[in-house]
Amino acid sequence: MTNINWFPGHMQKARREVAERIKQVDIVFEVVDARVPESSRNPMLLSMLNQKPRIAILNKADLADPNRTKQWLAAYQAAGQSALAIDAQHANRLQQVAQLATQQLADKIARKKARGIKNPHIRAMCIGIPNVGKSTILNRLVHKNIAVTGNRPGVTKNQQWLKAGDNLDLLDTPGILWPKFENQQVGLRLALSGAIADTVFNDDDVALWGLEYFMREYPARLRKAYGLNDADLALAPNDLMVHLSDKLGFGEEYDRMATRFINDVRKGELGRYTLEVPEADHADA
Ligand SMILES: Nc1nc2c(ncn2[C@@H]2O[C@H](COP(=O)(O)OP(=O)(O)OP(=O)(O)O)[C@@H](O)[C@H]2O)c(=O)[nH]1
Ligand SMILES: [Mg+2]
Repeated sequence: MTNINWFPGHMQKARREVAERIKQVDIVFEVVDARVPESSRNPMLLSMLNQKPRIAILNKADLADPNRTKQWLAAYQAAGQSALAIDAQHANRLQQVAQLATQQLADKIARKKARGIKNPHIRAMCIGIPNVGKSTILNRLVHKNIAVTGNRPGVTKNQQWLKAGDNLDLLDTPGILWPKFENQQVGLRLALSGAIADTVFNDDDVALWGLEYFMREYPARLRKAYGLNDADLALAPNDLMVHLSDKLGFGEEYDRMATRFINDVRKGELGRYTLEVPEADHADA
């Protein structure tokens, strides 16, 4: 299995800049991908936040399995961590982000007002791994397309302040990964969901892992998307990949089949999915 690893120079710099800024902000918006809510949390960033108030934003909820999103939100709630699931692309539930931030900082805002500051600003820093939608969320909050966005990791290269209304200051930051994935599965989940650049992993490995996951968790989706039957779904993942390659006209060009499968998953051709469940739910299962 290829070792999935990616920590280019600009991320080193970005990490330093987050460390420098953290003291100046009131609250952190930790943006994760709702399809991989745990694997898309950057442990290296979390360790830098100390006791800073934080809201976990599970973005791209429109692509995720709604039942599992509920499970994840419940898990956050049980852990006493404020979290919400949104869909920044379609501006769904975005106003809750600002509301929750104001609620969480109510004491601090009251103290500032008591000191005579008429309109205390809230400064929020948006952090997370690449391609989870940080810049899109901030653009939606400011109602303008100021931050550059794009459907590939590593679009934002520098920090940038944006102003939402007259008292919310938002800091966009570049997506940051961490130097080494302790758990190979984490890398595979991130690769399949598109957080890691396509050039650093082997499509065959990612596609095969993904196919195996869908065979186990979402077999009906495969059946529908590719017109498969029970016998097909009883094949070993490797054999099903070969069968699909033949069926979709790629013949022995398995790498093209792998790329096709990954793109189908990312584009939602196989429906809404979540690639992991909270630990407790694992135990229950
Ligand atoms: N379906 C869906 N797509 C989204 C959502 N939010 C953002 N996107 C898309 O995801 C892609 C990445 O969005 P960005 O805002 O550039 O992501 P980022 O986290 O700023 O990425 P970096 O700057 O590379 O760290 C873009 O193509 C967005 O249109 C969402 O809620 N749902
Ligand atoms: Mg960005």
